[in-house]
Amino acid sequence: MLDKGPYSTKIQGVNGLYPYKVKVERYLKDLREYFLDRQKVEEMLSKGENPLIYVVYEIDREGEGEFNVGCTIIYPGKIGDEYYFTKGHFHAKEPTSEVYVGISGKGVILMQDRDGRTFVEEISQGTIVYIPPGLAHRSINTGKNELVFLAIYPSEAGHDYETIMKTGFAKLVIERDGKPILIDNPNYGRYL
Ligand code: S6P
Ligand code: ZN
Repeated sequence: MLDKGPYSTKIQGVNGLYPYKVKVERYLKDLREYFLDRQKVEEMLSKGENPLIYVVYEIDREGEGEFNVGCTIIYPGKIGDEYYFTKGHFHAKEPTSEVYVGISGKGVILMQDRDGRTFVEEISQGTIVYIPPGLAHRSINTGKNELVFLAIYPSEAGHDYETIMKTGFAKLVIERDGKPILIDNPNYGRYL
């Protein structure tokens, strides 16, 4: 029923969606190239510390005009001063947009265009964040609890993870004096 025709699903808070089709778990090991303090990441991994950073429950569809619906849960935590985040991606099909709806927790949606121009929107319960075509997007949990949000996007959007993996985001969200701040990423574009 989730593959074809109408369906309904329920938001389960920190347990995502039920029913769902796909569950993806991202651990620190999957994000080892992404955090600023790579030395810290390698130290943790070598000690067998491999925390779960985020989970996505998704109902994906195939075919023209369809939407994918996904629920992301980012756990609270930091690597050094840098809050836990999602990998971040451009959509492979650039002229596709996306809508996020905040369910619980608090965080930041960081967006950037191909020239590294940055846009930031805060998200918490009830916030609707619109991500227009052509912007890479990463979600960052700046709170003390899980950040949970819903994503709705065209099923033909696809994901280009490689660009962000290679260049990083131009800005980073870190904690300073107990508060989130945006700083320049000293490693931005390192592989360009
Ligand atoms: C999909 C949408 C979200 C993310 C999810 C995880 O287009 O933006 O469902 O997939 O938040 O982030 P990422 O960067 O690992 O896909
Ligand atoms: Zn997306």
